[in-house]
Amino acid sequence: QTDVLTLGETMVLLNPHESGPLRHIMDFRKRIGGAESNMAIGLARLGHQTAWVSRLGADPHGQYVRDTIRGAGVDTQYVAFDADAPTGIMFKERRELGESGVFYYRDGSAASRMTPDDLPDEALANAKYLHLTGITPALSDSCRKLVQDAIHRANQHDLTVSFDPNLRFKLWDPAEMRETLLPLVEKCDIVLPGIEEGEVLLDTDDPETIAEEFRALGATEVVVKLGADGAFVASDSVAQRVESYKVDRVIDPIGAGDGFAAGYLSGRLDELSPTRATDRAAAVGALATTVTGDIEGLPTRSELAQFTNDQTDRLR
Ligand code: KDG
Repeated sequence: QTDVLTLGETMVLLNPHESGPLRHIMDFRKRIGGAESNMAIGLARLGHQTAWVSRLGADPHGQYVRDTIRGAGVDTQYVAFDADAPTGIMFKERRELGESGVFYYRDGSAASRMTPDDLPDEALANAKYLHLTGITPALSDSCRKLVQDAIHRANQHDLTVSFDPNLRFKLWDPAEMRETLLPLVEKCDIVLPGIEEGEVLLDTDDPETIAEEFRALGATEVVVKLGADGAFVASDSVAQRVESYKVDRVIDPIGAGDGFAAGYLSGRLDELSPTRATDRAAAVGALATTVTGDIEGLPTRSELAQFTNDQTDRLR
């Protein structure tokens, strides 16, 4: 039995040794980067059963990505290797001044060639939740079909479907995002947008209105991420703000949203209320920002307990 099934593209991530403009950076650490696998690894660290579906290049990078995810305790039995397309690669740029960013080398990647056939019915039939992000439908037409079909089949199998918009402006433009993602949200149960994503998709920067509008579209639980200001959670029984957790120093915010999703789904799997699950999400998201990689900061149960106990005074 799988608690959470997810699918998406994961790339080799080249993470700069130092911060500064990428053109001057000579040394990198090799890691993996992929929103959905980050989320699956976060859940696995917390003791949940997760499976990640994808396609990788039949190349050393694909092997490395698969081995890393499998080594973190995620079921990779549904991962395929494509002999005709490469594994994607991305570079992170960390800037002390100005915005940090990413550079992608993923056009035509193996993952971008996924189709609905990459997701076997058997994988869905054995799972409780399906988690998707707005990155996959931006990769190609066949990936868009995969996401639409996955949601449709997950609904037939009675899975709870969670969705993180994860808008990537380097992959598509806002009009296309709205046109593609809003109809998907109608068929999802849980939606986890960042405040800026709500603004792009719904044209309002009020967290309460964003939550209401996603719920009016069909989602039952919406958690709007507000960064250092915490999160706003809305369900049939609650509409409230939850405080953020403080960390000494934010090293890299990339990956925080994936940790947040892992914390939220972990809480709901443990039958915490949406508010308590949001609190766990905020804690895991905060810990993810304390390291340069996307997954190294994701906590085990005992690390999470230690971190949250240290900050009980901040709780209501
Ligand atoms: O959420 C972090 C991820 O965005 C990053 O590691 C890579 O999945 C990724 C993407 O497509 O941007």
